[in-house]
Amino acid sequence: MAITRRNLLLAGAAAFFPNSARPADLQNAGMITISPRPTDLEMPLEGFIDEITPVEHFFVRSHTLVPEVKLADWKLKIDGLIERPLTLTLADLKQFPRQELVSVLECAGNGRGFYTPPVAGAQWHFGSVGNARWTGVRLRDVLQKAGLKPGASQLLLDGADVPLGTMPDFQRTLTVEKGRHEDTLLAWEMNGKPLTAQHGFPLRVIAAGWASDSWVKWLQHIEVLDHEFDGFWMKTAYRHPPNHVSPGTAVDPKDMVPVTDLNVKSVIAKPVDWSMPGVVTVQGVAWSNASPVTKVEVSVDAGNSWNPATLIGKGTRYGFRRWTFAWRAEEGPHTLISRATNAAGQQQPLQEQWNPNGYLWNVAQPRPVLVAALRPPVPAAAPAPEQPLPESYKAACFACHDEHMMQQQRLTRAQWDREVTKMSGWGAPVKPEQRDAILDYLSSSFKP
Ligand SMILES: Nc1nc2c(c(=O)[nH]1)N[C@H]1C(S)=C(S)[C@@H](COP(=O)(O)O)O[C@H]1N2
Ligand SMILES: [Mo]
Repeated sequence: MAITRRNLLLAGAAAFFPNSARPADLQNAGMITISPRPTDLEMPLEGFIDEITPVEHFFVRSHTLVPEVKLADWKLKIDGLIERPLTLTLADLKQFPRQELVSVLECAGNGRGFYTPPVAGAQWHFGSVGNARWTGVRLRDVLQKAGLKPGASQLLLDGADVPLGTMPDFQRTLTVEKGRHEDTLLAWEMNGKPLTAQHGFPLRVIAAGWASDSWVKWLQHIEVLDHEFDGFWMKTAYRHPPNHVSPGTAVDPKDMVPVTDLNVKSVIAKPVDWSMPGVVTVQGVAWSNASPVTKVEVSVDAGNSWNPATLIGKGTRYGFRRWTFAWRAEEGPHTLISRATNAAGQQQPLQEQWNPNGYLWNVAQPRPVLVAALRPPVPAAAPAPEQPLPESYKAACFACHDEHMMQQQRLTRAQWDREVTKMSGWGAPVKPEQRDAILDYLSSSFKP
């Protein structure tokens, strides 16, 4: 086969995603591993070429181990402030009018790894986001059958996953208003197939337009409340300051508001870092919240000037919108940026808005691209320096997760100190006399 430019590009993509019809053990091939246990996988840049993200390229984020749910034993219980408590099988749910929609699912922490100063948590870069077609029923139809009692205000959602150690159970609430929105679903299918175990089999919440912390997987219980739920994942996590705070400021969670809507955003899928000279098709996707993307612009001169990109197809309200821009690329180093705007006039900023938990990053980011006839050789990754792991550290941390969890973070000693305190609270067996040694190791191995 002659080496044409197209073949080269295809070969590049194939190296990341070796084969789309692959055996189950290769299911997550090509994904970036943030943590193997619990499983956190990020989609590489090449994935931003598809409008609908294939399930095997779809990012995975689980706080605990994937529960093994057997359909024969599974039921959805609905109770609390309702007229008629319900216990539904999947077959019962399928009696409600079927509903389908395409929506982006994006982790609130997507892009956390870009914040300066660094913040604790999974260090996602671009790819804890994907777009899928979700099939199920409207939550509001099910709520109507249950009959909400006066005063019902919050829906407490709980999945079948079991917390690690003594960490708080992943329980989240939706307001009754969002629960009754026509685009809030209980879905059992993703891209036309039953949900996989990683993505929440047999049932998950679809909260279109909102960050994915509300998209509870393995859903098995909805309790209707007349008050705000004060569990950890509502009261402390998934909150951000309503206004600008200066980088590095500590903000009390009670002075922050829950993360809801996604931000308008775009990512360049191609070129990744190199291209041949000539006309280069710059391609990617853009997405937003309930207010769809109306415009994507591309700069090929580091933001000095902007050119309109062409939006492809009709797009969907909540989904990825593909776009392209034909760039006459001359040899040399260049800086590309894409910037999306939505129908509400929200636009990607050029500068970050730092927040203490690193949520909802949507900076229009510079992408260095080298234009040259030959692809420069990729330098081999430097081997990680060998440091003996303190036994105390292994015993304290590795019962629930492995080293990736720490390796991917770069934190100050004060930040590691807070993490160790949090983990001790969640059952990590940190002996008081070993605490300093563990902190020394963490803050010398994984510093900013
Ligand atoms: N039950 C349950 N639901 C959950 C989670 C979880 O840990 N447990 N993680 C949430 C978070 S933070 C994200 S980003 C998405 C990830 O969905 P995915 O793994 O299908 O991509 O699921 C959400 N739903
Ligand atoms: Mo997330």
